[in-house]
Amino acid sequence: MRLSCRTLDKLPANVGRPAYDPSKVKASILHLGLGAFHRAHQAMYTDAVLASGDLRWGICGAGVISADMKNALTPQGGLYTLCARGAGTRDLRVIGSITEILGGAEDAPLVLERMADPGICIVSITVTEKGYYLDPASGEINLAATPIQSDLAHPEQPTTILGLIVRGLELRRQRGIPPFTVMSCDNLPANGKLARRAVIGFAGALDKDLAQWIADKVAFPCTMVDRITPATTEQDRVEIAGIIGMEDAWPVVTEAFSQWVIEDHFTMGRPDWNIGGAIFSHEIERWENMKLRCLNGAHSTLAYLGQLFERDTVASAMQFELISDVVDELWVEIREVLDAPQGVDTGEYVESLKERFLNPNLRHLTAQIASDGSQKLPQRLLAPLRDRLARQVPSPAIALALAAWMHFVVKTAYTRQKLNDPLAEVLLRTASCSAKAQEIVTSLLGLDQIFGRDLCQNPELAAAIEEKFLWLHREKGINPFIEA
Ligand code: CS2
Repeated sequence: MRLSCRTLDKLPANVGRPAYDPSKVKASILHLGLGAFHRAHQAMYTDAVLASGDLRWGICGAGVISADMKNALTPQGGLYTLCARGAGTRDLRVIGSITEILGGAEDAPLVLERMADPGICIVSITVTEKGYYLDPASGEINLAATPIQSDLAHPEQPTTILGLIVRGLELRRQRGIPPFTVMSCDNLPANGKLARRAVIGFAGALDKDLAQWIADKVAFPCTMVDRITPATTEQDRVEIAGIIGMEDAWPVVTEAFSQWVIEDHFTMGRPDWNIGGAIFSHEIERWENMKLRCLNGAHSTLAYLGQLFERDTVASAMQFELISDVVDELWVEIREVLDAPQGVDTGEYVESLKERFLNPNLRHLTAQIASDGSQKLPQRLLAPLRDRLARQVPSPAIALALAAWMHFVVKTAYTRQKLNDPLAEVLLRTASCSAKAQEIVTSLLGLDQIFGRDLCQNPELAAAIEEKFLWLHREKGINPFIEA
């Protein structure tokens, strides 16, 4: 038996299910990037809106690169199980808010058709940092990136989210349809502003008038999204099938906690996501910075140190005193320069993060978080570092986190493993340019597309990272083949 609308009534009583008829829902949101995170987060908040009786806000979800999710969920009518695992709790519910599914390059024409549909009011995106093709240090669009070049050459057959959104907006402009709102749900600072810059930057390279129209008419609200959601494993699938008594091709496993803070700037309406617990706020940049620095900054630190000390999961890395001490010091450094949202106690906030990271029921792999470091470090660790440099205070924990990332790149280069990072080629080349610790640190720090001119040319910072890099090497035996 397979999960679907027809089998919903066969679910055990303790498994939640849509409190509405999914076949009556109208899709007004098109979501690009139909991964686990979206299904654990926005789709769940939207499910609560539908359950309140407002059936206008279903989601048409599109996988940008692959059709895997479409193939898994189409036979289930878009239904899937969301399994929230707390330290001592487990809650399962079937989500029904994704009512249409598209996927893969071959569906790009259908995605464009949906974008041009006047009934689509919001295009939301979770495509991770690298999907925006922004230079990590400057935040400017990288028009030279190969996929962007190809979309600029063939704007009617786009493959990137920028190409898709710009083409979708252009079709609406040609047809006299008001533009949809573009809502970024990625872990970037001021993600709406960055999405706007990327979209307008791409459009400007094609057609200046179109770029101006987008600048004048399209809303790009910022959002802070938070829910730790590891990739689903085969074991999860088997466990969930056992509980729900039927097969679900792609359930999602997540933590019990979830948070969503949204800037209320939508030109064609929006669901009342606060019904599901989201917060509409004017203080969005503060929320984003707190989360990106405290949660994601600590995550990256745990990931690189975890990878170096053979701790596969966040929880096991947190249980290693050497690592958890570094994370504690890191939080002190971050909090000292943090402009937190009003009424939030950042001490309590990091205590709650500690509990979430220690959740024994979530196997969140450090290898997963360690990917795309070049795209993540700037907002997670370099931003608080810059704030500290401006106050002329040292940042030994941040320096250690950066040294750990450098060792991770060196280790990947020497063991000939794959580095998951859009800058993999240059990173691996730079990390293997010399066997001398000092030269490795200076060369990696010299990558201004990550560190920016200011940090690249800061000798005190280089010395601080080098000290930590050498400490990891000499005292802790990391990368024994390099020379001190
Ligand atoms: C993680 C995030 O993979 C990563 O880089 O830091 O996906 C993190 O789990 C989420 O942002 C939590 O909200």
